[in-house]
Amino acid sequence: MPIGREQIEQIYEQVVRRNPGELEFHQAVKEVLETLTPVLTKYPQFAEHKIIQRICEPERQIIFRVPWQDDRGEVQINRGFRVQFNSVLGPYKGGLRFHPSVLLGTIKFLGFEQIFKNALTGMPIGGAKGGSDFDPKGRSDDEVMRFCQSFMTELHRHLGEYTDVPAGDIGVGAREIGYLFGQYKRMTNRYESAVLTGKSPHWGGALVRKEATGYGAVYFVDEMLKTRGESFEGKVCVVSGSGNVAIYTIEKILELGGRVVACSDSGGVIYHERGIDLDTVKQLKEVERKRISVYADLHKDAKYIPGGSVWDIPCQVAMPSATQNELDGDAARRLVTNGCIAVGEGANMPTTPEGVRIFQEAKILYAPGKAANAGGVATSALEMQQNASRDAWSFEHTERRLHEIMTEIHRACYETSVEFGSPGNYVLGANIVGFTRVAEAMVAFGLI
Ligand code: NDP
Ligand code: 2IT
Repeated sequence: MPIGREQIEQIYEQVVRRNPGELEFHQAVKEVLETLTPVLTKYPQFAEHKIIQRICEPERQIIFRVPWQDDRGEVQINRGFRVQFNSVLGPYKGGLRFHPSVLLGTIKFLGFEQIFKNALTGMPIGGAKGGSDFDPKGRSDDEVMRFCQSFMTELHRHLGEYTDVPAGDIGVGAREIGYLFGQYKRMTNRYESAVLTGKSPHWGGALVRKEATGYGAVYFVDEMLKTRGESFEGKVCVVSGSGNVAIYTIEKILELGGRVVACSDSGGVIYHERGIDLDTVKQLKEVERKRISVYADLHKDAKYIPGGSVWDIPCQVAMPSATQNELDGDAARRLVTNGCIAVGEGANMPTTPEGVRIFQEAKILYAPGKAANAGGVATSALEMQQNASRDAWSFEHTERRLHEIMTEIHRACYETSVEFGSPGNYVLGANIVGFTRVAEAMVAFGLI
């Protein structure tokens, strides 16, 4: 018996009841479930095997205490998480987020999204996410190292190149991955390169992994623009955030001939009409770990807007690259009114459901994160591939693979949107492609 909208609603209600207060997780589940009715009509076996109900329940959730000592000798206690959501397509794979706002529900929403994103890449990786409410801001390297060592002392027993392979996310970059890898190696007495990705290229990291999420998101938007005979050439763009994803989004937009006039951090917005100077942003954020406000001290013609919103700045292409729910209905309306024609999500779930509805009603090009930002995890899978064969590919070769993967994800999402009667609806396309790949494997594996 195929199941209809009403039963999907009941499954969603059950998810809400079983996961009280986890609003971001509810939001991510709802967005996926809303698009699945036609899939269940086409593949009745998915309902019979209760695939949706099973997919919404993580295979395993690990929550642990992370005690460590700060530089003054004071004891600090954080909470660590790893949600191993789904492993039918490969070992659990997904980043670690270190940010004071992290709760179990945050990690669950990210892990849930990761299942479908990873399936979209076509690479053999399952879905997971982890992290901690640890705040690396203002902490010394030594403090970050002690925190990472304590975090890994517990987490190592749940990881392995065939089991679970974390990487970075907000607050976790090459520095943190280095400390985590060092502690894993020490605890296990194994140089197991493929247990973490996002490593430095000097010891097993893939070239292009650092750039991959931003580059990939721009490639995806470029593919969308092509469907309307457009390109980045000469387009005015705004990018939110100024972290890893934002920086390499800006870099690729510039390479493709666009002009980025604004970026931000949690303190405020930099507006630089003649174009953001990327070297300054890299120096401030990657080297000095400073606030973006300092940019305006270095470029007198740039303006710093404390507490401002990048979405107030008129643009043709918007690339949210900071965090979840950073672009709400009002911001979406402003973007549309100001002439924005394309939105590509470098971040995970940055647009609220109302914002998404506004973009879709305005018929502008809109790429959901699980498709647009899949280049990061796809390149992580390329890193695992290189580690497994003890090889190291050139920058050019790896970037070409990334480009091919993003083009293929776009093609699959677009063609699926056409097949299911909603041409250009990338939300529907991405959810259906990702879900179907996971669901088919789940049916094939029996009741596990
Ligand atoms: P970074 O830590 O490098 O940068 C995060 C940026 O977003 C910073 O500018 C930060 O400002 C801002 N930001 C973070 N949290 C908030 C918040 N609560 N409110 C306002 N601003 C905030 O992280 P990434 O660039 O790696 O990640 C950015 C987004 O991309 C996230 O949604 C992540 O899940 C997603 N993503 C990342 C991938 C990766 O490979 N790294 C892959 C796919 C998706 P501040 O410094 O002031 O906090
Ligand atoms: O959200 C994401 O896809 C990531 N943070 C990257 C995950 C990974 O394993 O590279």
